Amino acid sequence: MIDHMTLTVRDLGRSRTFYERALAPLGYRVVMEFGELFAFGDDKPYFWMKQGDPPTTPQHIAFAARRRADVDAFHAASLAAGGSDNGPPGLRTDYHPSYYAAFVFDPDGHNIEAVTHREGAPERRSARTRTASRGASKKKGAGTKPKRRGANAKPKAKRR
Ligand SMILES: N[C@@H](CCC(=O)N[C@@H](CS)C(=O)NCC(=O)O)C(=O)O
Repeated sequence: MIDHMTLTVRDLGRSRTFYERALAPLGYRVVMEFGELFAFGDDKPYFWMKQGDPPTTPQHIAFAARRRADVDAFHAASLAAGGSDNGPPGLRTDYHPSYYAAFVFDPDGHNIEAVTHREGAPERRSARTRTASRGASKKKGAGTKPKRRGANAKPKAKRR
């Protein structure tokens, strides 16, 4: 539905450096420039930036990540680039069971996120997930392998 967007930032140089570092783990870089305007993307420019007075209400932008390790790397890179933590990498099962995301505030207070919806190997879970699942009893037999056919099982009919 959305082809591209423009974020207004107070200090273009500061934000460019921040986003170059934050988005590198996700595979996004500056791919187009028009004077003071520039855009991050991969084969296409999706995320434009311009200097001005940002709206008083911070914006929320979620960047697509290919895999969970990239979400982790986005979070670490964003903090190292001067962002502040708004939620460590982990599952947010209240959104849906495989919603794996991390949240950071950029230099202007915008809430940026990296998210992947793909299933991953069992890994670190957010505190929220742990709380939600605490006390949930495991059903007997749930998650176990189906029983193998025993020696007394009815043999398959032979094809004639
Ligand atoms: N600290 C929360 C952040 C959650 C969050 O920011 N969720 C997004 C939706 S995916 C949101 O509420 N955005 C609205 C906004 O930032 O104004 C976490 O780690 O789960």
